[in-house]
Amino acid sequence: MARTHKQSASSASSNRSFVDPPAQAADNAWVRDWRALEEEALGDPQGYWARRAEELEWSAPWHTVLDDTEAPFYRWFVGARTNIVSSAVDRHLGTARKNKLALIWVGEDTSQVRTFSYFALGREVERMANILKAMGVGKGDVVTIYLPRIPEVVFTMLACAKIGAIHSVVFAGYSSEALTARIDDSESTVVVTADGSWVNGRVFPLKDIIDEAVRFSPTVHNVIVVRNTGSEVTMDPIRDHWYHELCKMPVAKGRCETLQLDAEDPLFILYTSGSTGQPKAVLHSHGGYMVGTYVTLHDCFDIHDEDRWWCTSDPGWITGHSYLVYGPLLCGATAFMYEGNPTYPYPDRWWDLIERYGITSFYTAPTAIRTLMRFGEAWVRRHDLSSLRLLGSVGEPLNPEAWAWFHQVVGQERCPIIDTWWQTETGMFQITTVPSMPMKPGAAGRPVFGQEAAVVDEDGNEVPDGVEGNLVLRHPWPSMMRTLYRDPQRYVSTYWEKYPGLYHTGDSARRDADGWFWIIGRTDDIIKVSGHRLGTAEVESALVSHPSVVEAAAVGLPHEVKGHAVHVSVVLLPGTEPTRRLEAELREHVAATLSPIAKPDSFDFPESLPKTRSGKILRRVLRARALGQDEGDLTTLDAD
Ligand code: 6R9
Repeated sequence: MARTHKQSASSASSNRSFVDPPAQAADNAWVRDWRALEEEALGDPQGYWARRAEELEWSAPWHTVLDDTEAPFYRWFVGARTNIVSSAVDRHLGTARKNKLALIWVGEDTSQVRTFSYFALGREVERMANILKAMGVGKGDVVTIYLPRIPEVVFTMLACAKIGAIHSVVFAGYSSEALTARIDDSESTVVVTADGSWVNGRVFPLKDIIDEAVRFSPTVHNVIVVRNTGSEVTMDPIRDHWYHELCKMPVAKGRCETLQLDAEDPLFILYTSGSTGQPKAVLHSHGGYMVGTYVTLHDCFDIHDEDRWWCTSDPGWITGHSYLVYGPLLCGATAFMYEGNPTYPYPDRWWDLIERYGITSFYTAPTAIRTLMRFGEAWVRRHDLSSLRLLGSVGEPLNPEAWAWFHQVVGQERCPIIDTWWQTETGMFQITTVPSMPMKPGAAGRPVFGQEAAVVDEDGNEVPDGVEGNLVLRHPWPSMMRTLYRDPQRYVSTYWEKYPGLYHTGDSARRDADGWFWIIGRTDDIIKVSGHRLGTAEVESALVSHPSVVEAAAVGLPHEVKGHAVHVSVVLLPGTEPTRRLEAELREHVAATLSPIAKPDSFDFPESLPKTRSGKILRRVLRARALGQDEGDLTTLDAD
């Protein structure tokens, strides 16, 4: 049994039990004395990061660890030359890890298994890099990747990095319109996709969506198509190329050197939802990003050579970038990747794979845990999960009930739960625990080593412990986003203007008397639906593009499994009846113009939307209405 005890029971703000980590997890961990390390790193954050950066490959050293002269445009490891691929792949090839498995992949049809040693991965990356180079892709060019969870997504990301190109991975569930916007904005010349992806036994037609998306693209000259489902697709004889055919061409063969870059050169952009309809392209760079993802995965998930690491995220999200692709390879770990969903064909698919492949460390999202919890323990109990030693969660708060289930049923009270709070923008964990730290079910934990977080009021003053406020971060960190691609002004105004000198996270939280942070949720117009980040404005602009819709507003409502559900208030054209059929049509319309993950869950059809005098939609009124609550004092509308 896990030992639990109350700490500071007298303090109302730390009224939750600590759960001590199992002794074995703590004793063998890289970080044992976390208090000492916390103190040491905070005493000299730059010294701490510089020391850790030494564990990775640099072809020329930095002269300055952190340059903040143009803050908030921070620069890390200034003067250094590197390439993330030198540390993620190349350096392992000169060691015994050369023959170690870097990646184990299993298809939705689990008889499909592909494995890659570090050596084999290196060869695959070179092949893709040679092909991209032959298509004219060079340093600073953007390549859009629209691939399912298959090994080629890893090869392509690393191939781009190897030659200094910038990858832009778009989740392979976005519609053609969302894809067009991202391709056009980044001016990609090459797109890498697959014929289709397997989703619950059916083919999702990726290539058809790409055809639609790039039909009028002024920039895309080449589309590389990976054969995955074997489904019939139309190939443009000039623009489209089968990947397996390109691989046979002489140009694909031979070595491809890893280009040494400035540490600050861009590695990737990743579009994420903000509070306007236009998604933001968060930009990360080679040097700092590699240090941040390496150190956090290594320490927080205590990666050892014998581990088998499974991060269930899709590479289309930041979690997939940092902790499915780059982090594990930087640590020289064996990463596991599964193509399918957890509930297909039965809700024990994940448990079966953990048993079969001896997964030791399993990192997933609260929405998945809650979904699987509903199917009952029996599905878990029929598998031997004794290989597991660590569990992790990301994307939204892990509520205490789901925490307890994950801990008891999946982890058999043997595995610490590492709840990691972070963002696309932060690139790496910011608030979490390490295995030797006591845990609090429902709390994310403490700021990572070298970081300090605070909870402040609207004026930037720290609020007392236990009081909810805006979560801010005090210190710059290596894997922070460098800017919003081609929109530096929006970078400054979104993250740095509200509280000068502090990073504004957009989350509300409270800190308890023990220094543990409890994340409450977003304070802006972003909602997390099944862990996916959505902007209400994106859903609204999808809705108003429907001919029957005059105006629309979207809000997030609490949902037992998904965390949040999308509720929309839609003003229809006069004379249009709000029928069930129309609701279904609007749902499909949002799926087709944005993504199936954004489909509204519930509707109402008011005659007009409540607004301030300056025209801002009053979402809190709509939310209250949908929940059947008091709408609040409408006389203060203007101040909202
Ligand atoms: C990594 C990722 C960021 C937002 C973030 C917060 C929420 C993420 C969380 C969490 C509570 C956690 N969030 N992790 N909330 N506990 N462990 O999810 O990035 O998609 O950019 O979303 O997700 O609200 O601000 P991203």
